[in-house]
Amino acid sequence: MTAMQTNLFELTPTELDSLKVDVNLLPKDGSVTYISKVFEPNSCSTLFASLREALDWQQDQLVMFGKLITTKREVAWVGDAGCSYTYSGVKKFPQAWTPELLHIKHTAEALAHHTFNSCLLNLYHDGAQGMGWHSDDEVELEANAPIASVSFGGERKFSFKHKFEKLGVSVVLENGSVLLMHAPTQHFWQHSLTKTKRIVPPRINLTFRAIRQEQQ
Ligand SMILES: O=C(O)CCC(=O)C(=O)O
Ligand SMILES: [Mn+2]
Repeated sequence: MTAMQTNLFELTPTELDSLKVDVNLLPKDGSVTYISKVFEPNSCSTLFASLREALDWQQDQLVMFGKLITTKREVAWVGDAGCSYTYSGVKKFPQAWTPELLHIKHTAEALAHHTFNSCLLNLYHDGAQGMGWHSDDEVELEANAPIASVSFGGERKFSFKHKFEKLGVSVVLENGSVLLMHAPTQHFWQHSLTKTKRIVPPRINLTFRAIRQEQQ
């Protein structure tokens, strides 16, 4: 057993399920479940440090108003071989899974009752870094698969707004929490990570995704 493993990693799928409160945060057109304290504070700190250290983090690039913007937020794309995706016209190839990431993935899979083959990680250094309104609806994603979002570090406000109606919902994503977004959430709702002027510690968010693999 390594220092990385904690009691929580040893919970069975049934025990993990018992952490789940089956309350849908959305009023309609999708299903979002929030589970706090899936990872206990000590293992959150260890995992945060090891993810920061072990992965190859890159500043994200995206096209905004026709211009190529380099964000201060850093990203890492991890997955099975064959799980590449195209983002702002750039094809990205995945980094390999680390043992810590596989532990986190197995926990996310047990909670979501679905397997994942890739993970997008975002590192927000402070409250001035966030993510604008979007849906996780890339063509590469397996239709109707859930997305599991795991958070480590400073807690941040995460909001949903309906694409066609005046409806909105927010939730604070705490250290060690998991947010599950089930179909058809991405079809009807956008989400964003709100910037804040408050002093907040750095945060790493992991979104586990099921990508349709390329034919080898
Ligand atoms: O940082 C977050 O909580 C959200 C990240 C996100 O929406 C994404 O990676 O698509
Ligand atoms: Mn997203």
